[in-house]
Amino acid sequence: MIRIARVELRRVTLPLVHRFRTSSHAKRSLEHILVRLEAGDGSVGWGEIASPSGPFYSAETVSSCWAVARDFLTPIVLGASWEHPSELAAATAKVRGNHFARAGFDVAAWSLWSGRSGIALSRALGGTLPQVEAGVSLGIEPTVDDLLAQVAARVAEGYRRVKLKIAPGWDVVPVRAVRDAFPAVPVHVDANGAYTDPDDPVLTELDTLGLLMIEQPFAPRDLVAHAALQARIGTPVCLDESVEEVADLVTALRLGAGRVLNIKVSRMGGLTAAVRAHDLARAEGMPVWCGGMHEFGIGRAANVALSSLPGFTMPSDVSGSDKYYARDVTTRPIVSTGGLVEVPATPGLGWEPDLAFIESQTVDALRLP
Ligand code: OSB
Ligand code: MG
Repeated sequence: MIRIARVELRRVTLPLVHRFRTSSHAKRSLEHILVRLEAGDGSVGWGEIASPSGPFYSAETVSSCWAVARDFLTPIVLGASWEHPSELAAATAKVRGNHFARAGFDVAAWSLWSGRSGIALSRALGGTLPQVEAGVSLGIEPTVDDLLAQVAARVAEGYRRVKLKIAPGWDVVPVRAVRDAFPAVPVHVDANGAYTDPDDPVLTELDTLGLLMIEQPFAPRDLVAHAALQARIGTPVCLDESVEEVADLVTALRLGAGRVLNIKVSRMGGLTAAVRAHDLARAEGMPVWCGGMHEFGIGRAANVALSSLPGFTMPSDVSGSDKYYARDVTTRPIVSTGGLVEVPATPGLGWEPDLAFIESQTVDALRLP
């Protein structure tokens, strides 16, 4: 039995090396919440709440995560006894929604449990791949030339796939420019729900560009629109925001709302649910990849572990730390070499928190008891 004796929450800020713009936000630095769980026997696990600052990707914000973590999740977790992380995930699932906040606790529980059991997190989750393929996600740039320069730099670094953010006014022209300049590079696009009409001629045109997939063209709840688009185009539709629960994936599969799934640890509420989504998608023959939320090293390590599961057959957004941060919160950065990230075989998360650096970047902290 593991009993959680101590919970620590920290709001930590890191400057971004390159501004990342989607249709709704552009940031120079990010603030995430690190969760440290300590068991009665002294074993420790870390997790990360990687919510964006504003409620534009999902309804959560850093401040809402902080409040929910402090007022509802910490009281559930503190003093809780469990034998497997899925039990703690079941307890915190009494809180509806708030997936990013719950994910931080779930990842901390998995880190603690795998470390204490002497096995690598990837192995604990059922991972089998020794290395995972990394792609990059590129935001909306000021000009097409800026975008082409970003693609050139990332392709030279060896990344296996390039994902381009699109929105009305920034779609066919930049995407065609990238396809023309880099015909051999696998490209996919992500709209973060910026379109409304399944018959939109822009989507018809994107369908002719040989893209790996079109990710989340419509609003999260509009699975019917995704199904209508998927029925008329050959390019696979990928779901991101639409799938927050395994039940959403069941609905999507029933409707034919997409042929690829982006599994995000944060969006699913943690590794426990992410593995379940992977298992269902795999049983249904649906390829998956791991999406990112600009995680710091702790959350990124969890993404690497998850991406080692056998259903992750497409490159994930597990770019090296240096794509985002000059210095990460782990003692070693996460490194992509030739578009591959090694999956650690050491017990637990596989990367250690850099405690002194974390302390220097902490803007608020809460320790209980
Ligand atoms: O839709 O994948 C998304 C970042 C913020 C909000 C939404 C998304 C993203 C990313 C980040 O694409 C990808 C990464 O972490 O590299
Ligand atoms: Mg997305």
